[in-house]
Amino acid sequence: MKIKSGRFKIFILAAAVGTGLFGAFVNAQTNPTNEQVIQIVAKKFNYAPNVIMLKKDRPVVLEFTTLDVVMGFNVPDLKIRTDIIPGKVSRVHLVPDKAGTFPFVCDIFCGSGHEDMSGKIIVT
Ligand SMILES: [Cu+2]
Repeated sequence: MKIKSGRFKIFILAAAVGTGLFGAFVNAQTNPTNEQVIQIVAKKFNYAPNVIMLKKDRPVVLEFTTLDVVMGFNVPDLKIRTDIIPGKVSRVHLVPDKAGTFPFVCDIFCGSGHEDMSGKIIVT
């Protein structure tokens, strides 16, 4: 379609820009950082999932809950840790800036299987 009218071109341009801005506004209202959300459930004596796959440079929020007692989540190589408390959601925001495999452990004594509470974050 060939557009002859200059005004019509400006109208189309304005509509396109407006739609784009509105879309960005709506997106910002619903998810300001466009983070990926990963939910992790702790339970004596494991995490589900215990392997967390992330993409390098993609913002992510890890949301933790526990089904029983207080747990910890500690990723020494990424300098991340949080407590996981019954009845609450603990959140860790991060943007992985390097690829690799990063082990995590529970660092709060939570019972006889505490030493087995571990997993890994894999960033690709
Ligand atoms: Cu533990």
